[in-house]
Amino acid sequence: MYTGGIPLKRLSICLIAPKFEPSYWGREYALPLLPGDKRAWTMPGVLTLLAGLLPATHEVVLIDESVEAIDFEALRRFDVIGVTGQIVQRARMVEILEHVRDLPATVVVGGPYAAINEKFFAGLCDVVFVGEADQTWPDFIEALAQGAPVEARYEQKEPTDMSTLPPSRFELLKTKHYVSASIQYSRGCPFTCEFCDIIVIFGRRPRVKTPEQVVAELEGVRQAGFSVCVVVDDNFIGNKVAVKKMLPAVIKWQEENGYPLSLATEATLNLADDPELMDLMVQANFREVFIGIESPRAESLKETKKLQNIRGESMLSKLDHIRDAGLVTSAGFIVGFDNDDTRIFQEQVQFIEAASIAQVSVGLLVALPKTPLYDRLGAEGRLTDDNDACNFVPKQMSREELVDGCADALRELYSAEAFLGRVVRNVTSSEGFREKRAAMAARADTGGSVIGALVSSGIIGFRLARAMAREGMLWRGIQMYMREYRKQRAVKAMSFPVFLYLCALHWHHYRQTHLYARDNTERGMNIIGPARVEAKEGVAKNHMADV
Ligand code: B12
Ligand code: SF4
Repeated sequence: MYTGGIPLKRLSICLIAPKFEPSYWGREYALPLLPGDKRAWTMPGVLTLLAGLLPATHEVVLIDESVEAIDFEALRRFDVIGVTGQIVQRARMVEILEHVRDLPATVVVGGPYAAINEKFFAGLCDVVFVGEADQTWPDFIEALAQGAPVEARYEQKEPTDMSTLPPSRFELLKTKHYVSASIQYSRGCPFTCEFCDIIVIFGRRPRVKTPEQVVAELEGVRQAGFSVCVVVDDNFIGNKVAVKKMLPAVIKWQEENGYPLSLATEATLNLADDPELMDLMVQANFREVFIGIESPRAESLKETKKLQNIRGESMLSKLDHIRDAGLVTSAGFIVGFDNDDTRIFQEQVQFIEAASIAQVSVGLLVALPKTPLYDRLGAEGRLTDDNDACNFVPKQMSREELVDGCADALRELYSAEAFLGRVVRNVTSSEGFREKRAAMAARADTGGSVIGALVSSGIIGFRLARAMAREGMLWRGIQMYMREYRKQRAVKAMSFPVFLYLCALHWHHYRQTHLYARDNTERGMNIIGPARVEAKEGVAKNHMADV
């Protein structure tokens, strides 16, 4: 923060989050079916935080390309242009950086990909921020504003003390275009998964915000008009003692305000061992938790050091405990471990069906730079840069078998019958879940009217029919969904409006995995993206070879 006596120049700063390719996470094909004008599922919390870290004297403009196109001409007026991005966004980051590098602005880059592969951005920007930047970013802006010299590379010496972070500036984003807000409570994770870069970037000692900070952020989210918020932690329960102390403040805030926010987060499977923690989460209005299960195969979990998933009870029992507590589980799975052979795909499908987890992301193992996996595969001579989907040589199958096996598994998992069947089993098979959900529904002041729900359903139904017609499958689609509706009506699992909403979600996964499967294998389904980026002047050419 600025403390000196020299007058600061007022800087105009533009921060850009590049668009994502369609993926499981983005639910891009469901968005246009929802009422309103939704263009992205989750808000890019990094932009609102980076804005919040700066003194109000500066002008900050945020552009989320998932929501609005970038007008490159209009960027001429800015003193600083910052671009963030994770690995899947890197090709688009390069395109944006090439567009802006001849503008008068100082061009800076940061984010999860710069944290693990800074040399990728050599020649593409003036300044790179490696890893956390909560101190270095405002210091850099202060230096620029004073006309003092700045560095070409910043890396914080100390991890950020989360309790010092300012509130995010949600008001700078076009909030009406998002389904869900995001806040971050903690950074870091105590576990040791071999493929994970979180512990490389953020460390193994989880650092947390204070209860007061969390409540203030939730209040900001509520005031920005959201009813859903994701706590985008790597592992929300990384420090169980701290989270148990924090949750009562959220519970009090929710009670006092009529439960305005439904919450979701990511956590590890050992959540199931802690009934007290699950109960606190449900009281705080957490509805959904994403869990990295990765594999039903114990050998693969051992290999990747995801030991928390094989300790104690079976994974299926643990998932039952989480469901019984009232939480819906979504989950991530990985194929391509050394212990995986071609039977793994069916094992994954069977496990997911048995666990009745409706929304699952199944992806290929990726060797991210700086991770122990990357070092091991490098030492074994198994890293490659010649394949769009897979950046290493698998042990027990070819890369084609791996990519195709994954695509087939996804197709099976996202037929309407399979997806809606898992949803129905999830909501009907647990007495505990039903009771908890009834209590949650009774306490929430949704403010919604029957007419409002009918109008929303009408919009979803109409837009879904239109989307199916565009794909030339209106009649087939109606039959597909009506067949499932009759099944769920027989067990009275859900109302018609809820069913229609689930159809919209399913349509996304169906389109992604069935109608455009080949295309998606090349783009969004895996996290590698195009193996090479053809840069105009060759600067970024072959940068993908670094991964
Ligand atoms: C929320 C989230 C998402 C959201 C993003 C929503 C959005 N609109 O941004 C969604 C759900 C879409 C998502 C999807 C995926 N994600 Co994600 N996601 C996260 C998560 C949990 C939090 C991101 C966040 O908001 N962090 C909070 C901000 C404040 O932290 P930060 O981004 O690190 O920013 C700090 C610094 O990096 C720096 N900084 C960042 N940008 C910039 C820019 C400038 C100019 C400056 C100066 C500084 C700076 O300053 C910040 C403050 O210190 C992270 C994990 C994590 N801890 O970051 C994973 C993470 C980013 N995701 C990851 C992955 C792999 C994915 C998927 C590919 C998963 C998959 N297997 O499918 C998909 C992408 C799917 C696709 N579309 O193809 C990886 C990225 C790996 C990498 N190093 O690039 C991460 C790190 C988690 C992990 N290791 O698995 N994700
Ligand atoms: S549990 Fe998740 S965040 Fe923690 S080390 Fe493993 S993959 Fe990374």
